Amino acid sequence: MTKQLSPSISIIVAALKPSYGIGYNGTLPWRLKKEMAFFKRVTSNTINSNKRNAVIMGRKTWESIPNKFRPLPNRLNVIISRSYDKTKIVDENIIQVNSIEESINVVNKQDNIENIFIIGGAEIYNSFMNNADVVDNLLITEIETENDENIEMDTFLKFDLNNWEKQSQKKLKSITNEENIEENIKEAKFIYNYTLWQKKK
Ligand code: NDP
Ligand code: 14Q
Repeated sequence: MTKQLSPSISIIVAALKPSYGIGYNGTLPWRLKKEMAFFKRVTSNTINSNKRNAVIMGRKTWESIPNKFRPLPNRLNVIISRSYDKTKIVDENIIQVNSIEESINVVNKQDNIENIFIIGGAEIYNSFMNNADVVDNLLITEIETENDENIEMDTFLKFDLNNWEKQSQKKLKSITNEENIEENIKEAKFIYNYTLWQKKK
């Protein structure tokens, strides 16, 4: 068989504006059911039913996912830690690597991967953004609070979005394979929107 093109690489993250806070105490600063469902659908769905997606994450994010939910099902889970001495295929769903570069190389060696999603946390996002030429899409769930409520956070994105531009809802739908994208979703004291960013040409 002929070799396929490399999978596209997307960062997916939920962040509270304007600080772009994403974490607190090794976990998420909120519990947003619909956001979690969106994350699950977008990172799991493939157009080609013979393929699956890969999710790449830092060791701390891996440990933050409750045991019974990891590895994230129906996806190849790639975990990055400096303490792994070499790439290790743990089983068909889990691969351990010790660098950002190797995380991409190891996925590109696999057959039948449709998309790559970088799922966190802050250190991993920031490294991929400094290696920006590899990232095709930013899927940012932009969260706001009703009355600028004080939300405890200790982990923040340092994204410079200057060279990126927000894309249309139409493009967001086509990239995510979602037929409808709900807007201004309200859950608890939060209001949020799904957004797609791509590099300025
Ligand atoms: P990360 O998940 O980014 O993991 C950091 C670890 O990854 C490091 O300690 C190291 O592991 C490994 N690592 C990072 N960079 C490299 C590299 N270049 N080469 C090799 N290994 C590397 O942790 P953060 O603390 O930055 O973020 C976690 C926080 O983010 C949590 O609060 C989590 O809940 C939140 N989060 C929020 C999301 C959201 O969408 N709101 C999404 C995902 C996470 P080691 O120490 O083992 O060497
Ligand atoms: C779902 C949160 C999220 N949203 C977006 N838009 N992008 C992301 N990268 C993430 C994320 C993440 C990592 C993460 C997943 C952290 C976590 O910390 C406690 C838990 C999960 C998680 C929890 C689940 O319960 C049921 O299925 C789950 C899937 C992931």
